[in-house]
Amino acid sequence: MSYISEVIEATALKNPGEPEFMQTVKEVLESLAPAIEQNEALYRKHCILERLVEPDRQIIFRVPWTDDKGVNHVNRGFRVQFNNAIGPYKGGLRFQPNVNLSVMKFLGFEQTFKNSLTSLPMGGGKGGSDFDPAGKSDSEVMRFCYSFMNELYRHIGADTDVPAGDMGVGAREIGYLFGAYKKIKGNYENGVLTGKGLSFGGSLIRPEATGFGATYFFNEVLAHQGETIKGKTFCLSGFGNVAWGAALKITQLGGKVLTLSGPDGFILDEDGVSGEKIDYMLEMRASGRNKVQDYADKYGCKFFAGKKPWGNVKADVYMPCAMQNEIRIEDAKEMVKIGVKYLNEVSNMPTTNEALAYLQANGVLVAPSKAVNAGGVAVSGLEMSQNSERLAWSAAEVDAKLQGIMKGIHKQITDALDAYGMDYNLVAGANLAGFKKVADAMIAQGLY
Ligand code: 2IT
Repeated sequence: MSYISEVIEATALKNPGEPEFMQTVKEVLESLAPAIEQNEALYRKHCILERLVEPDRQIIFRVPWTDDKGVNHVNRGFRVQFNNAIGPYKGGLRFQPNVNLSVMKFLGFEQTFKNSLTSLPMGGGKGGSDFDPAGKSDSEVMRFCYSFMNELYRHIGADTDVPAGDMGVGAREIGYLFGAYKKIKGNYENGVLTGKGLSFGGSLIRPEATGFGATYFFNEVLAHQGETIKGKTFCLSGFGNVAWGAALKITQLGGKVLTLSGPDGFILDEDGVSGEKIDYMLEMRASGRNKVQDYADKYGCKFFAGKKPWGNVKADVYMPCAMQNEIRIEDAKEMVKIGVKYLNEVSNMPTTNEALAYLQANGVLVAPSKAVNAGGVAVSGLEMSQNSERLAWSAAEVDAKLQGIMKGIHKQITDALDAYGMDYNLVAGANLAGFKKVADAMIAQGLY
């Protein structure tokens, strides 16, 4: 049996009941075949694959908190510190009811490769809780964040592990988490978290970074194909921070955003989501209602209850910005049928392995999330630099660095593909490029 199959099989046996984690392990390891074949003895000797799929540690803890009515609750908190070969653990915190160990591990594993691609010194980690922020008051969120940090503080630090936001964790939550950390430690160590407010060490452009970066990366992909964003139509899912940043940048570059989605369904705006309608996305998110139908009611466009845009709306480009596994094989078949040419994955692992294989086999060009959404964590890395140097860069400086990083990621991918004599397969190229740096660092640092 090949080294890769051996490790996939052993990992599946050791991690029963972790479908999301096994999905990314299979997808990533299988695409590393060209690298492993070239250096199999070396990688086997250093147990590189066995060590890559086993997190350094997985912390699970109790988070008790009291709601506004005085009723007590207990949630589960997580921090998975996956790999710190190239820098301190770095990755977001997700608050969502469907968070479990498998979801945390898939995100931490992906993060290790993504952070490597940014070219900044950051290892991979992820955390969060099955707490549902929807419909909670500010005081409830604050009490929850204080309780969560009451355990998390002992595991993190500017040179140890630097959490940030993810779904359900935005500027408000990061503010409360930082307040709790500062209170517990009695020190002002703002390099311990990123995504902070501007008044206490946050970076300009961090809120825009994931959506902007995703669009910059896609621009590179289109340039490679001899095309541009101008005049292209886009279907987005989600209506949070990431979809907002993407909509802003796509419209600035002359593209048209046709759809947004929420847990309740999707909206189709034939005139394009633009101008003040993009600002309204922020209002919708801040309302805590979690309903995209509000957009259709306000602007009089179509709303499709309980559906996603995938396969239902024809566009040049699909950009999922909501969740893992939102594009399944049925959706992939419809996409091919109606002639969608590009899938620019923004949310982490939005496509099932089966759908991904089908799309690639049928000529859809897929740009993988670990490259496309790396702008978010990249600007988090820039926030860490600004904090450690005690200075603040202008929006234009951060944006220019972000553009350079996204261009650099595309170049690393095409360089890796060239090195292995492969075609323009961005999924494989991103895994191969991300892997190389982490594996080299692990070998150099010895078996630990
Ligand atoms: O998935 C991700 O890369 C994030 N949620 C951002 C992580 C970060 O540390 O900014």
